[in-house]
Amino acid sequence: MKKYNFKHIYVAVLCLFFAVSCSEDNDPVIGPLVPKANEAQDVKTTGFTATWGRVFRGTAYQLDVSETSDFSTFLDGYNSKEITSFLAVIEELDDNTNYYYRVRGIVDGVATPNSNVVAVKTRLIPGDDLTLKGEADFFVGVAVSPERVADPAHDEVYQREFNSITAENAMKMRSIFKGLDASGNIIYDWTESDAIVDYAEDNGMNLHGHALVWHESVPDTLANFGGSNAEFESIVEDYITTVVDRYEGKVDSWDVVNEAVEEGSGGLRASVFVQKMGVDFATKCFRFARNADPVVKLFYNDFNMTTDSAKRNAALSIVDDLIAEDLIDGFGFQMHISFNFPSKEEIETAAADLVSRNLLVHFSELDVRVNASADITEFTEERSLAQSDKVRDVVEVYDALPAANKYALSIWGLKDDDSWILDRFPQDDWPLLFDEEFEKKPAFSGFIEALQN
Ligand code: 9MR
Repeated sequence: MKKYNFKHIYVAVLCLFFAVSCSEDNDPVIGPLVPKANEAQDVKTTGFTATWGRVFRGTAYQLDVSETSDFSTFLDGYNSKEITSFLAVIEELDDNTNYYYRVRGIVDGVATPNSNVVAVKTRLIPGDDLTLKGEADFFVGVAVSPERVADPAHDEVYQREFNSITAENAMKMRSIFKGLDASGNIIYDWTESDAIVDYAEDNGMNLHGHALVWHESVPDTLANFGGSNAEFESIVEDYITTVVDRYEGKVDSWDVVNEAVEEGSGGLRASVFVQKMGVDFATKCFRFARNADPVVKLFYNDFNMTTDSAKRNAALSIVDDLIAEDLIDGFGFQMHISFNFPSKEEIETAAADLVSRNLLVHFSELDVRVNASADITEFTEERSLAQSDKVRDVVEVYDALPAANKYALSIWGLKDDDSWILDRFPQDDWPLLFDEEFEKKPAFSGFIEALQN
């Protein structure tokens, strides 16, 4: 008979120690002594995939699934359900419901202790009783056009889901400012902007005005201006004063200056406004607006605010000057984002910069691209669910802001085929909360789910 000496015992103890110490990270050779249950995958409205890691010398697994975290009851068929792989697709569940699972490994015919417990909530199938505005304690907005507010199908959903609107284009300078007459006075066209203002008024909706000054909406007369800088500035003052004054008491808030900061560099954009009015053009524009209507809320609005911190800091430095003169009420983060960025933490961090300044926070212009890299040709379920997750992140961050900082979360269009993204980029995309048939997408559910947690 073979004798075991001290050296054998030492090696055995070492092996055991190694096996135990590897239990956390699923070493492919030794492996842990208790399986680790991993986060659920493919979470849908009526099912999910439970996953776990292999256990050392495990030949099979026992899976428990319950609606209660203490496993006092089990889902039919999921009390020690034996499975030989590392996942189980669980179906025919209720929507919007919490489930819990844990596993044990079978080693030499004996079950290991329980793994950790994983919680998972199935996604929501929104009924007609759940609306965006009904679930939120802030304004939920949508970008509209005069044509769409006049379309009964759009109108029905606007009224059902939203309590705030923004003119996608109708209140921009190029839509209103049609040139100068022979005496040098601005020729105004109020047709489109009035249609939006009337719609908000008729339906008791909050109206966010967009945008008084934007380098991409400059009337030809100003883009090619031949007069003096003082004349240019006085035309801009006249324009801002006239527009703000006309809609006093009807427009609740204005984007006074839109996108003043250049990408990446953190410097001011070399717009015609900077060239003619100087680097403090934003302050001047806010002053004109404040003088015209001391009550209306004034916002600065820009994009990439959550991903480009150099740009955000440059915008914040403009805003700090405005705060010093009490000329600004809020800041709009345009949320033209993608299913895979920015992260929830990035959004939180960026929003905290506004909260610490006591500004109203507007998450303006939300759309979530799913095909920015042009890697899909149809809207896959996987992308749709990832988009829903991202919408949920955005809304959760917004909802968690202090009540005093919440203003509105506005979506940049109603249904996928309304979106500017389809005009701007060659590939297909599906960036909004409703599909082409006005049906609610999982992205819609993500919005509601965020408000229910
Ligand atoms: O969605 C708008 C699109 O219909 C217009 O053609 C474009 C130019 O006026 O502006 C789009 O909206 C922009 C918004 O006014 C400011 N932030 C970026 C938006 C998307 O380009």
